[in-house]
Amino acid sequence: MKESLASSKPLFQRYEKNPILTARDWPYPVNTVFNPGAARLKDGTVLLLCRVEEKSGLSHLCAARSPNGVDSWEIDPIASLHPKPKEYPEEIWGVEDPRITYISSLDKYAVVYTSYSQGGPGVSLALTSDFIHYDRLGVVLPPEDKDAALLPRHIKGSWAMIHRPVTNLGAHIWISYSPDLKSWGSHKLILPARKGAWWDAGKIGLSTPPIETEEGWLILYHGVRFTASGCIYRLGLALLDKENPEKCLLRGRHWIFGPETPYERFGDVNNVVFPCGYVFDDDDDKILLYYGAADSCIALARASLKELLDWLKAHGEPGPSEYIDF
Ligand code: BMA
Repeated sequence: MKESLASSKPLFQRYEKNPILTARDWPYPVNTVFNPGAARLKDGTVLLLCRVEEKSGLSHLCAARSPNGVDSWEIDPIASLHPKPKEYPEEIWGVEDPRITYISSLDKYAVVYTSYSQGGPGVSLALTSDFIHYDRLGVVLPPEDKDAALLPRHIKGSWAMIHRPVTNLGAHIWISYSPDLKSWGSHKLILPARKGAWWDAGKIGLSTPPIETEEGWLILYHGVRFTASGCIYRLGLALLDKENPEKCLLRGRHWIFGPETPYERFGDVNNVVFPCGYVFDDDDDKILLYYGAADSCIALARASLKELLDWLKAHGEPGPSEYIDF
C-alpha cells in the first residue's frame, strides 16, 4: 500500500560518525557552523562552503575541503566570503546559506547566498573559480527572499533561478529568469506551501540546487511546521519538468528526512535539518547530502538518486496545475 511503503525504508542514511564538522573543528573562535553549500572540484576534492556564525551573531562563509567528502576535512584559516557592507550594504548583517552551481559554459561556480540587509534577507549572487576571489553581482532578488539556487544551464534561452520570496500570503517556491544573471523577471510561483495540518504548511524553500536527471529536475525542499514548541524543519521531494521547470510533475506527500538524532533535535535552533548542498559520490547515483543540524553543526547523509526517484514515482502526486488555487 502507498501509505505504508512511503515510510518503510529510510531513503537517506546518516553517516555513523555525524556530525562531520562542528565549531570545535574551526581554526578560529566561532559560535556554530551549519548549512553548507557543496561542490566537487575538478581534482575530485569536495569543498563545503560552510555558514559560520560568529559570536557577534553575524555569519560569513568559510571553505572546508576533503578528499572523499566524508572525513579529513581541512578548514581554511580565514573566511572565503566575508560580508563587505561598505561596498555591498546588503551584507551589513552577514551572509548565509550558500547554494553552489557549477556553470560549465562559464567554467565558474555560481554561489547564491542570503545577504542579510537592513531591509531583510535577500538573494545575492557571486561567481568564483577558486572560492578565494569572488565577482559579486550584488542583490539579484530583493528582500524578503532566500533559499535560492541557479540552474546550471539555460532554460528556453535564459538563466533560471529557483527561490523563495515571502509575502503576507505565505512563503512559496518561485522561478525567475534572466538574460545576463543580473536582471531577473518572468517570475512564476511553481510550488506552494501546503495548508492546514500538512508537514510543509508553514513555509517551504529550496534545499540543495536542483538535481538534473533524465526524468526532470529533482527538487529537495524543506518544509516547516509551526508547533506550540517551535518550528520543525523537514525535507520533501518534488520533480520539475526538464525543459519547463515551471511544471511540477510530482510532489511527495510525506517528508523523507527529518530531525531524529540528538544533534538534529537539540542545538541553537532545535529540530532543524537544513541541507544546502550535495555532491555525487563515486558514481552518478549515490549522493552525499550535507546539512546543517539544529543550526549548530554539519552532518552528512547518503542516498541513491534512483531510489529517491522511484519513491517519488510510487508515492508522489501530480503537482499543482498551471492555474494554482491552493
Ligand atoms: C531558516 C534559515 C536557515 C536556518 C533555519 C532554521 O529560515 O534562516 O538559515 O537554518 O531558518 O533556523
